[in-house]
Amino acid sequence: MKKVAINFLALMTLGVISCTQSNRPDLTGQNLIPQPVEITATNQSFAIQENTKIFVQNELPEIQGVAKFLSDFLQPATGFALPVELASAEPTEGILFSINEADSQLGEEGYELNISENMVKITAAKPAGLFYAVQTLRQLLPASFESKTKQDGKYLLATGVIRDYPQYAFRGMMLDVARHFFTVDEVKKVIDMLAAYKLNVLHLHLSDDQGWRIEIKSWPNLTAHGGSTEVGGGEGGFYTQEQYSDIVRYAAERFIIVIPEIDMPGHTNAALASYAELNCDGKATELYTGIKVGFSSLCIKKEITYQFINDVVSELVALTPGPYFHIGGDESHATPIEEYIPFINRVQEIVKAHGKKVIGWDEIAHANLIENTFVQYWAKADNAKKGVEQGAQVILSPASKAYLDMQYDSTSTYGLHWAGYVEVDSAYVWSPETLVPGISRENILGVESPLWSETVSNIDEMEYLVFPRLLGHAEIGWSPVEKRNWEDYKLRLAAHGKRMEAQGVDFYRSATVPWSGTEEKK
Ligand code: TNX
Repeated sequence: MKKVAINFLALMTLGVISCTQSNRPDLTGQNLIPQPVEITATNQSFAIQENTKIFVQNELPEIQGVAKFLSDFLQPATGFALPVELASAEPTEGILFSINEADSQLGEEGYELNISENMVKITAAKPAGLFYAVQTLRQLLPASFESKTKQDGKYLLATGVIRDYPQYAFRGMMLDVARHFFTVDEVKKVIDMLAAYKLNVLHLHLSDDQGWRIEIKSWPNLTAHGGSTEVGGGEGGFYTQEQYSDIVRYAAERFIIVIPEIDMPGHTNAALASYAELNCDGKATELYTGIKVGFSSLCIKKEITYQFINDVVSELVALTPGPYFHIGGDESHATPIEEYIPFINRVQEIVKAHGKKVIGWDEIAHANLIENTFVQYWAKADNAKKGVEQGAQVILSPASKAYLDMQYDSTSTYGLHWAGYVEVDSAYVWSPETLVPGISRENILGVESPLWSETVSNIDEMEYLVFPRLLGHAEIGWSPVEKRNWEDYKLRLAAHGKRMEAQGVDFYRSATVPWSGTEEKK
């Protein structure tokens, strides 16, 4: 009895404290993901009003674009069409975007968001930083702002200063559009979510045994035949070069680069079915709609194979402004190792000749890596270490933590579990710098979360696997390790449930997260 009374008293006290706090705007209590490096609260508020102006300090299109992004975001919820103007002198009211290259701590992507009662001042050394400040600002507003419908009440931001910059320069997600095809609009929805959580890489897995998804004008049957189906026998699909460019442009406007992957020499059945001459026996294979891996290989000995690769790389590179080209290289069980090594060596040279840096899955570390080749660790730590010993940096996508296609638990409807079950807490609780002994911070380019699509055939199913785990990965790539812990993160994530609902994102309501006020589903 006594114990109950004390607990009751403790609860009452807590209640009083949190009530007092919620009456005073507190910039430190805003459930931001990823968690910023530094937040100082000054406990007042800034009101976004009909006459608020958004200023830019110069007319660089990238800066104007970011300011416009903010204005567009605010419009549906507030009903205000806030104008973007060039600031003549330093304004004392409104929202100001400015570049300060001298603030070198902010680097390529950092920002300072300084909110006072009359002014929101956003500073960065580079435009990407301004964009990330806007993503933070978005999370300072109610989740309902994401629903793009008019919201009543005052539109208040808590005052104070946030200084913030990422730990890793490469923070990505991979989408497998080969096993199941996803449309341009679906890819754009994914891009919107990457941007909201400060990710800057979209890796598209454009070819595999079950489908070839990008138009190559010099080899038209790749898509005409090789793009005509998918896992389960559906109708598949592909991006025309124009559609691919549209994705690249949409991503670039959100400071995201696209990395195209053409997986080789294995995972190539769709190409082998489309062109008989790519097979050693000169016979085209049948299209494949199952989910086995490791049975196909380009013909390593034939010269036409390298002409084919050169044509594909050359057309794709012309459409891809980002610095990387992904050559796959995984699970080439149908390629003898003595053929695999010279193949990877040669393909690296082809990509280099087209001015791009190579990325390959960790198996490529068996070959002789050239300068600027990156190894993507997914399965074998020994391969990743081999890569590092050759001087390569690694991208971390450890399957048992970062694979978005792993099931959450044994009751998950979608996903696989060859690397184990990956609950939302387990996906969050790891650190790049301590994951593989012998691979330290300077060896790591960044983190990427792959979504393989064998088991998901539409965007709702895809989102169920991606969200909310991707948010945790975004924080791992961005926030300092000392700012991260599960107990705190799970509360912030719980608040993002409403945000994702308002965004129309179909996430998994994990029992490890104390969701509050989100619709109970699944
Ligand atoms: C392994 S990860 C693969 C993919 C599969 C995935 C399924 C990697 C480089 N290869 O081909 O889709 O497992 O989880």
